[in-house]
Amino acid sequence: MPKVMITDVTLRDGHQSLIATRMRTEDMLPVCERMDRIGFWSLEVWGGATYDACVRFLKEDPWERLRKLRDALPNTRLQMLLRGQNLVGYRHYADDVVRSFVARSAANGMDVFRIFDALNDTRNLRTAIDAVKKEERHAQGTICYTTSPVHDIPQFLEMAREMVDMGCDSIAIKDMAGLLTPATTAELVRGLVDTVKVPIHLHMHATSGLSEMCHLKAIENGASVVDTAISAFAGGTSHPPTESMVAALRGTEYDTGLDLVALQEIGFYFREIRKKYHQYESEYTGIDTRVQTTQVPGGMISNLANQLKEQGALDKVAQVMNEIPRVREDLGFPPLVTPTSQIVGTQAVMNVLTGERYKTITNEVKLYLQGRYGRARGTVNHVVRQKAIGNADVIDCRPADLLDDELDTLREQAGDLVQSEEDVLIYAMFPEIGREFLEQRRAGHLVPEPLLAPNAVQGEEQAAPVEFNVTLHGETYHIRVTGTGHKREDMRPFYVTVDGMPEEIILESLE
Ligand code: 3PY
Ligand code: ZN
Repeated sequence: MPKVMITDVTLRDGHQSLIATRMRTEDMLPVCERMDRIGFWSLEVWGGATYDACVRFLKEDPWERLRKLRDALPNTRLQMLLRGQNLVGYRHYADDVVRSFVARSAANGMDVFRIFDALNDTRNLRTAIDAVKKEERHAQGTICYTTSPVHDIPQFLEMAREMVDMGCDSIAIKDMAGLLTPATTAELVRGLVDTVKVPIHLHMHATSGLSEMCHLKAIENGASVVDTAISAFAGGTSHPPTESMVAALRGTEYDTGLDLVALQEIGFYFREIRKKYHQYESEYTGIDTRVQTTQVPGGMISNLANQLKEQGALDKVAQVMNEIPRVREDLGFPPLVTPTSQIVGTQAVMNVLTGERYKTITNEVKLYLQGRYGRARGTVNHVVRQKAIGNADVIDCRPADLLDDELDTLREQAGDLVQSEEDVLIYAMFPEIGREFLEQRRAGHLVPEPLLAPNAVQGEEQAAPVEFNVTLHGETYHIRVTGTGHKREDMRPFYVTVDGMPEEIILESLE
């Protein structure tokens, strides 16, 4: 048995962090057989923002993606990120939706559920953990790591103990921003290993430039599994590279036992694939050490930049970055992760753009201040709360205790648009875009957001893909033209796949 194992996150968090979650299933499947042979502890392939991106942008059925990945990866555990009572959405769903979502995920092939709550409020994890255990799948309880005057390591250890008591099979430290330092990683992992008798996993983004050091410290202090991404989708706001981690541990007592050359071949595949998505590359996905002082995760910075760009206020990024920690403090120091990152980020944008703090208060901040997302660790700013919700009641129960079961109503609302429980769950997550997706599917008109040709700029559309077979020296190759570059004098690049492998072909004119 290898001493340390790897969860590769390329197919979920890797592309979520670097190309706005746009990788299509067609670009995952050709490499699955090779990934399946590696011997990863698990592959994180679903959940988080992938469900939303499938329905909203890629016009793919997320459940079909899961089934295809299950078929293509028969020997590897499949893992997903579940946002506790928020599932893969942004609000609290009623318990019956949570139970159904988990049951259908398990039935469609999910093995490991990494479950987190944005406020680290364990009451919001209970229904999901129970549902995973009912399906006899692996429930991984998650600590959303953050730093603030009201957070310390003993609290995280207590949280881990609670999650294990709730039935969790392992504990993940989720450092979505890259806040850990090597010394705190060592202390936290050692503390967890001494406190709970289940395996400890580390999930850390590379934003601060500290992640490889932290991984090593975690391993030396008893972590069993670390999360990495294939090099082509590693680094910056993503994760440390899988190949490098395997190389670093080779020949040591922590040797992963994984085949470095086989991993490098997978890396070449993804290097080509990434080019296809060049329109989603952002200047905000590299190393940004500011995270160590502002706690603002990389993904959040790029979202904010997009939000500000749409409003013609890109010059306000720095001001918003300064405002985020202040709003976070007013809200009792929530960790910044979906959906609290959006709640805090959008309010910070409002505070800057209106020129007056809390002149306009978002509905989500109002709900948050009513306790509708759960309990924050710190105390909220009472002046801000008074301004936001006046004397409205603040709840102190688990928010979903106030929600009646809703699946039957949702099923009725969706009517004949839904043909399966999975369809109901598409509608349940996002009524508007879910309905639009189901209507487009019924009309046979699911059109993904177009990909730009290699040299094209935003706004130029690509011609529809062309497919044909070519027979050369008795071998037949399936060619799919997925894009073309600009014509340059007497040549033009074509972006193609040859039996699923991406290639660039230059066609030269002889005239
Ligand atoms: C998500 O919820 O999508 C995340 O990746 C949180 O880190
Ligand atoms: Zn992550």
